[in-house]
Amino acid sequence: MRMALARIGVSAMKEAAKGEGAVMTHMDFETLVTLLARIFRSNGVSGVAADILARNCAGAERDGAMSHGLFRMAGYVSTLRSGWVDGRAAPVVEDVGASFLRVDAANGFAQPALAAATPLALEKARATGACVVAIRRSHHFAALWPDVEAFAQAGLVAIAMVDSMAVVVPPGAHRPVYGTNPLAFAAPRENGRVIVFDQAVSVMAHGDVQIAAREGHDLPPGTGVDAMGQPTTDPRAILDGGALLPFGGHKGAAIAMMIEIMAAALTGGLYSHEVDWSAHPGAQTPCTGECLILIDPARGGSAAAFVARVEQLIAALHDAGQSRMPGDRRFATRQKAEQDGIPVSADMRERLEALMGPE
Ligand code: NDP
Ligand code: PYC
Repeated sequence: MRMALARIGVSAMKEAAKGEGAVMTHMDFETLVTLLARIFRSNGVSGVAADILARNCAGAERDGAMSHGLFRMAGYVSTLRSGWVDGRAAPVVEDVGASFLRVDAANGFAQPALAAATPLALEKARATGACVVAIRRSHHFAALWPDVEAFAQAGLVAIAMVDSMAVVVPPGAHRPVYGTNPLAFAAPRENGRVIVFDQAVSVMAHGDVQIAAREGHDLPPGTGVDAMGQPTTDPRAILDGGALLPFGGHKGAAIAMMIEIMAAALTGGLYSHEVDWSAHPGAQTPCTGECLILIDPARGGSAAAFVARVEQLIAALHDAGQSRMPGDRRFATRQKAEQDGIPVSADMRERLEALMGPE
């Protein structure tokens, strides 16, 4: 019962974060991408990386992932101006095995590093049945589904993991060690569709806690603790020296641990608890690592059999009463935005214009 109430609380808070009640204009995707790319470029990001980051951020806003859409632009700019991240980094892709790529993001953003590795990763996954892409020295400040969805559209199964910054306290511990470490999964379905999930290991993403603090909402019980380790529903208490809890207690904590190992130990990146941006006031993007695993489902039999089996599972879930699959809300929000445009408040437009650097 308590869990059910908690979920309702999270949904209501996310609705509020969309700015329900505010006056909205509707922007088409490419117009929003152009605006965001200008902001990135004017703050020292190379043209290629600016376009990748702008598409990623506009895509999150379009799909209703409010904690990683336009809300994040101020954090990107603040970080760029702090000198903590290199917006012009040139990622280096190293071919280290039949099914293994290492990528040095060179203290740049993770998405351009992944883009640099993608053609060879696709080639290896198809040639060998799988490919690991291990990215290090990378800043990931975004939703993770964009890193997997396109691979599923290309017929592959994709799993991505990112560690972030220590804001999640393990069970029984007295300080945070884990990041909010997202895990994303995507697989092809029949008729070109995909099934995708993308979730933080914390009860709530840190971005949603920040939005709640800004909007003055309390959080559902069980979200986090204050600086004294006491349970709190106050987002400010979590942000000011407190910590988030992993979802599912020790089970979520074990997944957080796996993600630290895969995204940092395996890649050569930093653990969440090793991130130290204290010399760069204003920095907000954790510089850690990302691990992507691609699998060609045709190797398990045939691609057609795989997607048919995925459909059978989804049909069984629907038949059992689960009408809402992960990704359904995202795809429905995307479809509406493609028809009507992406709702952007006048206040947000002003905030975005204010982020423009000298061009
Ligand atoms: P949510 O809890 O909102 O959603 C997690 C997943 O569950 C989504 O795939 C969602 O699908 C699905 N889902 C939600 N409700 C239901 C339901 N009732 N039935 C079935 N499926 C459901 O995500 P989080 O708050 O955990 O994370 C938000 C974002 O924050 C993610 O995009 C994540 O990548 C990002 N993040 C990024 C970090 C980073 O370091 N870069 C760190 C932490 C988080 P749907 O999309 O359709 O709603
Ligand atoms: O929302 O938890 C989060 C987050 C951390 C880094 C980027 N997003």
